[in-house]
Parts: sequence; structure tokens; C-alpha cells
Amino acid sequence: MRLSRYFLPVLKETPADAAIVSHRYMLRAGMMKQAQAGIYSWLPLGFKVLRKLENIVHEEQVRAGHIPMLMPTLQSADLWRESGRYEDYGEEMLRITDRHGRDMLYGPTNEELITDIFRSHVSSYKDLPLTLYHIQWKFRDERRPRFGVMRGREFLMKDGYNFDLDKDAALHAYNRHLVSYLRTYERMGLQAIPMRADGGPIGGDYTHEFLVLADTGESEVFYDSAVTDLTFGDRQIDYDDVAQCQGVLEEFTTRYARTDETHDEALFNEVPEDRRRVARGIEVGQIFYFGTKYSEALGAKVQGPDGKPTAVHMGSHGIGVSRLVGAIIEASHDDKGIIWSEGVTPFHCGIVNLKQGDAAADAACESLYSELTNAGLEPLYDDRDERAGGKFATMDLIGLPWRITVGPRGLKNGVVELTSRRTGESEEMTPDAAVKKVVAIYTGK
Ligand code: 5CA
Repeated sequence: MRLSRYFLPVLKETPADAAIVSHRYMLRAGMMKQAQAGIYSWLPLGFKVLRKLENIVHEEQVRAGHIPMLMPTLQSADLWRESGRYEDYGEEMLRITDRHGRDMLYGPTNEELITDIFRSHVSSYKDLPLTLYHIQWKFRDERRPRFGVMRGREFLMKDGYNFDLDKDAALHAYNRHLVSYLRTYERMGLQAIPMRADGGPIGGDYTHEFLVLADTGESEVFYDSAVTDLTFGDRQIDYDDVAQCQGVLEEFTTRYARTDETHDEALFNEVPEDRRRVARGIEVGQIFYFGTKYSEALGAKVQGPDGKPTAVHMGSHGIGVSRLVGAIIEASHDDKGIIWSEGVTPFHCGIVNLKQGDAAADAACESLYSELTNAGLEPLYDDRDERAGGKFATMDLIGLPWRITVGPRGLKNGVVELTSRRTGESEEMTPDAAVKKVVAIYTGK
């Protein structure tokens, strides 16, 4: 993409009403614009990051054997009356009436709708296990939408639902989700720690939230510092292997790590004192096992191996996709702007032309641009007629991990400069070497 043809409305001023760094940078970097309180338009740069996160979520869910689909945002109130949640959900639910006077709602979550699909089409235990998921916009009329995409009213969520014959099978589905979530967050460059939590309006008392530690997080958390040493890495997982998935769950959840709703001071005090931590975290996901709560209420039964109808065991599993954009920025930025990791960056590499209009510099940039593009990467070429300081400031703000700087002086010696956004270190090398290095970073080749 050439910056002169892109839509990147960066702001020079720090927006006054943005209290945390991710909110400020998302507005300043032209990633989004508030439409109403807690509702945002995703501008091209923000939309690219959102799509990248969605892709990672899809890849990891499919790898775990879960099946993608798409349900609507608007749901019928009648289904929610069947489960009893239409009244229970309270003021967070946006209720709407259509022209025929039918009650509808903008879905805050989808347990009812998916259970209705299940009961309509599945009648035998032979069709189990089944896990369906989608990535769809949700609406929760939060009392205090704030911190930009962190606590929105409209937000993008991945929500998945497992249907299993019994509790053991459903717990394996729970474990599969835990494993796939650990992989997902690590691919995004994040450490998200599973912590014992509370079921809230979804229900069930077996649930973990995934928290990214950050001072600006809305949740208070208590944990044994040893949990921060755990990494998933690139271990191979067989998602059908019950013992292996259970082993990962135990490895990652045995040590004390809880949100304030489930915090137990006496248990916490058993952690050696020098490892006890009280901190804040951003909740980027939550997994639930709630047994037959919805299947009983909505009559989602299958014929069991003994021929008798039996209510399926269910769980639901969510990832806050739009919130993650903010969480990643909270976890990775400096005073100049965002620092994306290679896995989620909106463009792979910036190209800064220090002297637009200089024949040698223009030609070198064009050739870098086409070579990176031909290698399957997406460079962002700042080809505007602007001073170098302004171009650097924009690149630093939008946080691409790599930048190639091209100027007439360097070109006289046959070199350009390759700079890492994270370390700030620059290296001079030939344009060919710069392309090779950037391509190798992204493709491993
Ligand atoms: N049905 C279950 C799991 S699919 C469910 O709704 N879980 S949840 O309530 O925990 O939401 C899942 C994730 O969505 C949360 O972990 C959080 O990351 C994200 N989320 C929840 N509310 C908001 C909000 N107001 N703004 C942005 N993200 C949110």
C-alpha cells in the first residue's frame, strides 16, 4: 500500500477523553473513530489488525477440531424467554421491537440460539461430540463503556459452544478450548494467564478467565508469580488426546491464580510470600462448563446409547477479539506509539523515502516495494512529500515492526537502513539484503 493512496487519518493531538494508552493510540493512529459511546467504526488500519486477530482465532479453532459458522446479531426474545434469561439479563440487553411488534434483542451472547440449532438437527449421541463457533458482533449496553474497545457496547467476540454426551466428554472440550486459547494468545504475542473466575450471567461454576497483566486492566487478580514462567511454545498437541489436553490444563491451572470474585485469602496465603502477587489484568477470554443448564431449559436432548433421551452437556467459550486489539497495545507500546509483533502487524514493513522526488530514492523505494510485495508481504510505503521527521513519527505511531529507510546519501554508498521498531536498532545494508532479511523474518525462508 502506498500511503499517498491510503486512508490513515492520524491525529497530532492526544484526544482528551482517552484515559488509557491503547485508546489514545488507536485514535491517534487512525485505527478507529467513535460513532457513539462504546460503538466504533473500524478505520482501515484498525480493521486490518482486527482481521488478523480473527484469522488467528479461526486457524486455532479449526486446528482444535471446532467448526466455524455464523449466527445473526438479532435474536428472537422468545428463545430467551424459554431459558429464562430474557428478564434475568437486565439492562445490559438491548431490546428491540420490529414493525410487527415482535420482541427481538441484539445478542449479548448465543447460548440460546445455538442450542435451538442443535435441538432442531441433532437427535442421536452418534452425532456427538460437536463444537460449533462463530465470530460475530455482540451488544451489551454496558453502564460505563470506557477505555475504547476495551469495554465497548458493540464488540466482536468469538463464541464457541460444545455439545457432549456426558460431563467427562464436556470437560475434554473445556480442556481443548483452554489449550487452543493458550496457543491463540501466544501467537498474538501475548501472555494470557488462565485464572479461576465466576460464571456471571452465563452460569456454571467451572470457569476460567484468561487475563493479560496490565496496570490499566479492569480486573483485580491474585496469583502465584510462578504462573508467569509458563509458556505454551510450539509443542505439538493432539486435540483428541484426552490425557494430553488434561495435562496442559493441570500444568497451567494448578498454581494459584484467581480473579477477585473467586479469590480465597486462606488459599492464597499458602503460596510462598515472595511469590504472591496482587495485580490488575485485562480479561481477553473466558471458558465455561455449565452442564445441562441450557439443554434442559430448551429441551436439547439426544438419544443416548441406552436408547433413552438425555440432555447434552454443554460449555461456552469466548474470546474478546476487538478487546484484544486494545490489550495487545496495552502490553506493547512506548512513548512514541504502538509496537506490533510480527504475527498481528497491519503491514509487514514500512518503507520511508527520505527525499520524495529524488530519482534514485524513488526508484529504490519502488523496487523495494515490488520485491516485498512479490514475496507475498504487504509493505506500507510512505511516498508522501513530507519531511522525514513527520514520516518517522507516523511510522513509530502506527508501530510496524520493521522499517526500511531510503535516502539519496545512503544510496550513494549502495545502502538503505533497516530498523527494528521494538529495539530501535538500525542496520545499514544493501536493498537486496534488507528485502531478504524482512522476508526471512516473516516466512522463515
Ligand atoms: N457466552 C460466553 C462465552 S462464549 C460469554 O459471553 N463469555 S463472556 O461474557 O466472558 O465474554 C467473552 C469475552 O468477550 C470476554 O472474555 C471479553 O474478552 C469479551 N467482552 C465481554 N464484554 C466485553 C465488552 N463490553 N467489550 C469488549 N469485550 C468484551
